[in-house]
Amino acid sequence: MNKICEILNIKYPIIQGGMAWVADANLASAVSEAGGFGIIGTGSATADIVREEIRKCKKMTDKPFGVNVMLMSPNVESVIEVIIEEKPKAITTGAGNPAKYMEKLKKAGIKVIPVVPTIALAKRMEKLGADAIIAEGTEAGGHIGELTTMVLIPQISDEVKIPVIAAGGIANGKGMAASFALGAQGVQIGTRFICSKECNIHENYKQAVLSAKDRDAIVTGRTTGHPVRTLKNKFSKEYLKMEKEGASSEELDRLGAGSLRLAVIDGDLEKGSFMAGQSASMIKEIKSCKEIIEEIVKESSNIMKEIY
Ligand code: TUI
Repeated sequence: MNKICEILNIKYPIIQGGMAWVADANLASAVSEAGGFGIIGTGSATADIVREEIRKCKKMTDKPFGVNVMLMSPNVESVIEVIIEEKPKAITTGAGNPAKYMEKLKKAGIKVIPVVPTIALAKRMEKLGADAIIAEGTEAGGHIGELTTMVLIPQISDEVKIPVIAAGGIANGKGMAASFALGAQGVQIGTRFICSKECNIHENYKQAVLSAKDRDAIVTGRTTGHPVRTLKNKFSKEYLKMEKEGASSEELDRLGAGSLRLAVIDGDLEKGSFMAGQSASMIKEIKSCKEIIEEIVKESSNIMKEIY
């Protein structure tokens, strides 16, 4: 049996990305109901909001689901406490090193699956007792590392014994089949689920992803040490211009503050930060999570059959 399916007790090794503001109980439960692993993205949300979403998700599905913890959140400590009380099947972590929470979470029986952008971090996470690792290439949306999925997955899967989940640039069966070929046992998919029927965000966000072309998912924030992949628009162009002109981190933070919310909730095409991965240009249609997952599984298994 597939190791990711075994660990998480799911049908298909497809993990939904923990997208802040985007991935709520509605999306997570739809992905889990369809046989994947739905994730509630907590971003910088308060512990009370996180508890509410977890409880909502429990009401919407009997299937296992998880929570993503964004480690740069000012609420990270209280969010971890809520997670330990509510006991989702697993957590994924992003934007930092979850070392100091690992023991507590494992004691509570919660699987820990860190998202990492480098080989060194993957090895460190294995030593600390991570149950699996999500290796995320720079093709991904949001906060990213430097290495591509193509070089990250084979190296990490050679270096660690725990199962590896590939992320970054995967939106269809081709990406899933490629991930298996590179040594992964599962995939994490974010951007594709933005364009799902069950994703409760402003319609402008979905349309921005659907109309994105190959070079439209650009990287801002390289000068601050927190690179973020987001779609090209007035906001991201202005951000890049300020970086070129030598703006300070404080000035850039001021420009960026609240911009993801403006995209997700208000659909503000000018001031919003429409975080998305390079796979955006492969996404053509809004479908249900069930249709998306079944299509990816079917396409990837056909590719793997055709090879030999
Ligand atoms: O975390 C993500 N993607 C995200 S988080 C996010 S919220 C945000 N919003 C605005 C600015 C910044 C963040 C949006 N997208 N992906 C997983 C990921 N983790 N990518 C990179 C990392 C990472 C980086 C450094 C993981 C560990 C790490 O460790 C450094 C250390 O402390 O050793």
